[in-house]
Amino acid sequence: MYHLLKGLHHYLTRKEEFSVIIIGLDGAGKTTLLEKIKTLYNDVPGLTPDKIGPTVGQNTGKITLPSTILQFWDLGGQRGIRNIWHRYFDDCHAVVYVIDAEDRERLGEGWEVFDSVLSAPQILGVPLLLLANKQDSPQSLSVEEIRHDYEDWYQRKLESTRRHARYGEDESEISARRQRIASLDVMGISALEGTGVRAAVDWLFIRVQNSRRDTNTGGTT
Ligand SMILES: Nc1nc2c(ncn2[C@@H]2O[C@H](COP(=O)(O)OP(=O)(O)OP(=O)(O)O)[C@@H](O)[C@H]2O)c(=O)[nH]1
Ligand SMILES: [Mg+2]
Repeated sequence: MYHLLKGLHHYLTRKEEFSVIIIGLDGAGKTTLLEKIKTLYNDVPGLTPDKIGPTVGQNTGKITLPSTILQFWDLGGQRGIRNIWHRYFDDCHAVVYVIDAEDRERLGEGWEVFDSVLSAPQILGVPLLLLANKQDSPQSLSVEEIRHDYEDWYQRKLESTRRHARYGEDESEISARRQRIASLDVMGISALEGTGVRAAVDWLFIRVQNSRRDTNTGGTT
């Protein structure tokens, strides 16, 4: 009887764990975000911004939500280490792509890298959230401006591909990509001040739960 009750208690209180990867260019604010999430959700606060340096490799952090544990993997964004990101794609349940909305000069580079993430087959059905960081800065582009900037960038890329392609590109792939862009969620945050961070974590919580349910019923997100 004891074992039965213990088993039932374990079943009722068990928490499912989901992995979330945080990627984006170096300097976008990924580690600042991870540490702010730890501060907001854990008893032990995360590092303050003055203690954070460029990430060479990865940082991790875990938070506990109702019936759910979110395990975050913050991956270094410098050019030479971006090629390790794909190793995390197979096992992740959600992807957060952080863009520095203040750094207009590097937006193109940010979209180039984002575009290669979008085309990775391992994460096609995985919830993807685009975060326009540094909203505390008056120079930052707003969420709407960031979305338009990406759409414009993608349109220009398509036109240039069409001009240079010898055999024409795969229209079904383009239409799949357009759908993903149209349904892309973009949220504004300030990792430094914490604005919007809880809303982003709520989004992740809901989306990993829903995509798990869809997987169980054989559907897709
Ligand atoms: N104004 C402002 N600055 C921020 C914000 N988030 C991060 N920063 C600053 O941006 C710089 C880079 O932040 P990091 O968190 O180290 O960036 P990262 O994306 O982890 O960079 P890598 O580890 O090199 O990939 C630091 O000086 C941060 O203080 C923000 O919300 N607002
Ligand atoms: Mg970092």
